[in-house]
Amino acid sequence: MQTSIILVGGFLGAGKTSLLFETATRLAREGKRIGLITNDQAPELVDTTLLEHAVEIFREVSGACVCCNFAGFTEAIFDLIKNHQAEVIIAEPVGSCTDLSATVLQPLKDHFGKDFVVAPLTVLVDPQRLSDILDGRDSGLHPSAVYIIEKQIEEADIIAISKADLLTEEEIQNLQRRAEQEWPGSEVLVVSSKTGEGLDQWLSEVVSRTDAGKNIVEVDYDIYAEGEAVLGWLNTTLELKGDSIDWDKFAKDLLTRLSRRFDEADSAIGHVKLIVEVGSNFVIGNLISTDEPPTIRRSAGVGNEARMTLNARVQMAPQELEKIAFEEIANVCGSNIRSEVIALKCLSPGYPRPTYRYDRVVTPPSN
Ligand SMILES: Nc1nc2c(ncn2[C@@H]2O[C@H](COP(=O)(O)OP(=O)(O)OP(=O)(O)O)[C@@H](O)[C@H]2O)c(=O)[nH]1
Ligand SMILES: [Mg+2]
Repeated sequence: MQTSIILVGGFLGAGKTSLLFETATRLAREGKRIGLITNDQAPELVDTTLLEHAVEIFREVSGACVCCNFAGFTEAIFDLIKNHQAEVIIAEPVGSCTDLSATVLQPLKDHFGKDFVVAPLTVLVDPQRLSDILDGRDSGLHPSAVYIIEKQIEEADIIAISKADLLTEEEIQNLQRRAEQEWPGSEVLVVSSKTGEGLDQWLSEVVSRTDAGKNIVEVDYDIYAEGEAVLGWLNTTLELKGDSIDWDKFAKDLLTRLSRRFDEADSAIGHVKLIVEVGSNFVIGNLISTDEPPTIRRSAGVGNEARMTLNARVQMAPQELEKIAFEEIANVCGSNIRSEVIALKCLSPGYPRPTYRYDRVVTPPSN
């Protein structure tokens, strides 16, 4: 049987990594060989660190998005198939990426349609953001960032409304109906990685359907580039040392402080996430808005040494983001915790220049 390549797109914080984690865990339990691919503008990813706790077959494509580093992406796919016998591969492109149907799905089908099956493009959408888009609100984001979200949804084969557990049955049905009316060329599903709702249906659809990349949309690359460039992007990893430190509290305090600072600066958050690891234990924290408190999951417990990776995508200049992040790390560490920076990248994404861009829908050889 041919390997399926499943792309799960969607804006920052939409729930992509959570879906990958939950799906990978389920498939691995069934004895399936599942490979995951993460992707970012820079290395040192919270998502990679987290997902490596879920599966063994894994590749990170960093330094550019998969559309601009198509060769890196396909090399990762072939490594997982040939060297690790992956039967299903799920890839998470960068959350600020769009135009994936034209720049990734069509060239994959055209060049490698005989080697693997390209699954329909799934785009996850946070219900609050979806509701804002449908009502013409901007969620505090720059208009060009909102444009990216709109394009992501428009090109989806499957729009998956995420985090269904946060809404009532009636609210979710209403949102689903409105999305179906707005984007009649896409199927609209509802999922929750937290409860597992809708995951089996989503998975059976993506591995059985072969109509991948039905929708190629017009994208104004100047607006797309601006939407990415308004975001500061920080990836850093630190070694932390102290005596009997409560690392879960550390993670929560840091995210709470960062949220306050971004709120004071009136800067919308794309996604701020961190993972603190103590041996095989870890705590993960996420912040997707200054209006909501950070979420903290799992536990790193109490200990003397930890390793923290912090990824922040915030609507502000990267220099300002770096300054705020390290001021708050210093504040939370105080005199009790010594910190050493192991890796640091701070940037704003460059102009997207995809390796390929197709303006026609490719029919794969298996059709
Ligand atoms: N309640 C609830 N929260 C969820 C669900 N899925 C994801 N989240 C939360 O949403 C936040 C973002 O989730 P991620 O999976 O990291 O989102 P992402 O799309 O991978 O984000 P980026 O990699 O930054 O683009 C985290 O706080 C998750 O815990 C869900 O099904 N229910
Ligand atoms: Mg992610």
